[in-house]
Amino acid sequence: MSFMFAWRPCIALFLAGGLVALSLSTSAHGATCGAAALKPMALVPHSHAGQVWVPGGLSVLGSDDGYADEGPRLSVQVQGFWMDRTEVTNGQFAAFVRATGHVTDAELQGGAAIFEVPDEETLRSRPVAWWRFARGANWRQPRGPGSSIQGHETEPVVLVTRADALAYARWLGRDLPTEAEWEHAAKARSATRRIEAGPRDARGRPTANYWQGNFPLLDTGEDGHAGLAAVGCYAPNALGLYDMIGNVWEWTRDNHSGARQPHANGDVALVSGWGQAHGPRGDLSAKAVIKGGSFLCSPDYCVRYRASAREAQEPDLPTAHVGFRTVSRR
Ligand SMILES: [Ca+2]
Repeated sequence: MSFMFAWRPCIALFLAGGLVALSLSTSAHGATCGAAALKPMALVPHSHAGQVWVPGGLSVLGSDDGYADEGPRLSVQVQGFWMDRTEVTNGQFAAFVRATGHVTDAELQGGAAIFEVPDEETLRSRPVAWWRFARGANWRQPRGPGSSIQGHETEPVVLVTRADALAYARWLGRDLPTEAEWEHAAKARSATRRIEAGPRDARGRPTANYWQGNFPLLDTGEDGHAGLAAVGCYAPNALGLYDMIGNVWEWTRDNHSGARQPHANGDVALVSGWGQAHGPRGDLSAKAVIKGGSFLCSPDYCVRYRASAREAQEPDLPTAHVGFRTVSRR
């Protein structure tokens, strides 16, 4: 277990994480948040409950417009598969725990990494000052002892490791997506997005839950959510998949390989950073790929709210901005 993470530089990058859930009942666009979530009682092992079919085909992975670790572009053949329409919710994960007695890694480790807005003095005092190890934090009490998921049942479960996510998937006879499957589904045959100020529609309105404002000090919540959102608050992609971009990063089953690049030296015109390198160090082969970005990704820090973007995450590190969804290949 790698839990001496607290101030390790590597924590910086992937932990572009998340303030306490501030879930609104409706999105900025008026859609009913959480309505797309499958009811926990409808979860049936070895079924496709809550999933949509992702047709196979030739898929162009990566981007030449984003961070260096996203290129070069690569054409791969992806077989069709079923994928969860939404990120796995607290309510669904609770059903899994009730059925199996599963104890998460955060519970075994005694805590997890949570995001808090630092004051400016704290921000200057240490790297990634917006993350701290919170004793007692786990999926049941994601903001530490005294907090709860009551009223947040349709928000994505967080503070789960890749092993926790895999255990949930196995319970249903499913798996976690490969990086190629995840990206193929997120792109839905659309052209690769260029790196830009954020996911917005033609009228300039945010189309995903990410960070607007000065990271990590001020999240203006222009997109309707300062913190986690219930699943399905924003329009789905062409395949009917919600929140592939933003809200929470999502585990893949793949380990990371290839070149790496920290957030703060991407497109300097867009990513001003805080004058420090944010990126993983050491042996990347021990890290997992996460995809999609989170509510903590911001134009001035982490422009990774795009399907091509990827991040390296310690698979046994439970954090407040990483969740998952499952796939079925039969
Ligand atoms: Ca937001």
